[in-house]
Amino acid sequence: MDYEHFMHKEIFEQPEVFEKILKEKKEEINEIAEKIIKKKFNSIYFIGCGSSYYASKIGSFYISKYTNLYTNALPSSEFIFYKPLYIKKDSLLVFLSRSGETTETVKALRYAKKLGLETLAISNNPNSSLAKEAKYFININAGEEKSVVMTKTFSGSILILQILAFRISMLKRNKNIKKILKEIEKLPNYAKQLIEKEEEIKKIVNEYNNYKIIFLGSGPNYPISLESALKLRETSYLMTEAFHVLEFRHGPMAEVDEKTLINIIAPKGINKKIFLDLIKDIKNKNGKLLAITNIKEILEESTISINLPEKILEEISPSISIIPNQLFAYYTSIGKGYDPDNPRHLSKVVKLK
Ligand code: F1P
Repeated sequence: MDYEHFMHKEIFEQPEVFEKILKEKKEEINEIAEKIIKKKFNSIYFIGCGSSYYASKIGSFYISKYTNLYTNALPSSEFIFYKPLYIKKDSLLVFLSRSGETTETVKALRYAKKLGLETLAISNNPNSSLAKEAKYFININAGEEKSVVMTKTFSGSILILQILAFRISMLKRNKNIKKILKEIEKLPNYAKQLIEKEEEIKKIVNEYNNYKIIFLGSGPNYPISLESALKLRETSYLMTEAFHVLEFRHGPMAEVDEKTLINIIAPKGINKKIFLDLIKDIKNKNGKLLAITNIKEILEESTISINLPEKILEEISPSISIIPNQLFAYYTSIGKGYDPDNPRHLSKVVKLK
């Protein structure tokens, strides 16, 4: 297949990236999980910028849901500016960065080391400052990402964070985790199924091209909504927002009109009733719903939908639920005549003086 843009090519490479991670990275991630147990860390903090910060929020979600460790996610800059006193010596600080060279993230890592904290870097660049200076390092190994906007390195890092959290959980004797670890083996195939929805997504983009778009997600898919909104902002210069599903009722609901499209990520495992009630309310206010879901009732209730693979559950969904929204951003951008690989005012690595 010929690709006009790197972003398009890199979206399509995601099944391969997942396959590679699942084949080649599990042992390495497991070793880190073992170290985390052996060193008796009580907290894990995830730190990054932009898409890497949203990936950090997913890492933190998984640690809080599947282990008894305290966790939080912080943008690198906030960590440097406010130097949180609650971060104790028995903490592991995980730094995420595609480039491994983003100024704030490198500074945050150096500051953490100065405090005597243990550090793990997750990056797609094994020759970066982050990779070289952190105590532990995991290479995302997604192959070079040429587009300024992150796609395959974002989803690749999520899969690494999922495996890490599930492995820590297994070492802490969580019996239910084996089933989930088996499920993630299906992610390359699920990713392929979603990429095949490209034509459907293209049509939706054309039909709703002058709508205001808002993203909603819960749990591990809340950061996916944030990342979806960021993709649209970066590639298409659109004002858009993302909210936790029920937070939408606490103010943003006032914005809904007949030119609003609410993009809602709803895999099996979510609280179906809450989502359905909200969808009905938005429709009563003349808003339109685009559901990314595999729940029959939500498919029926929404204005339009993109089907998630039948069996996929919320707990493993975020590394693939981003795919339809990456394609949505890509087609919105080229529909407007922009270059999604080189958005205005942005650079691949943000360097500060
Ligand atoms: C972080 C980041 C990207 C964004 C843009 C600028 O980079 O904010 O998320 O898309 O390219 O940089 P990194 O620290 O992950 O390399």
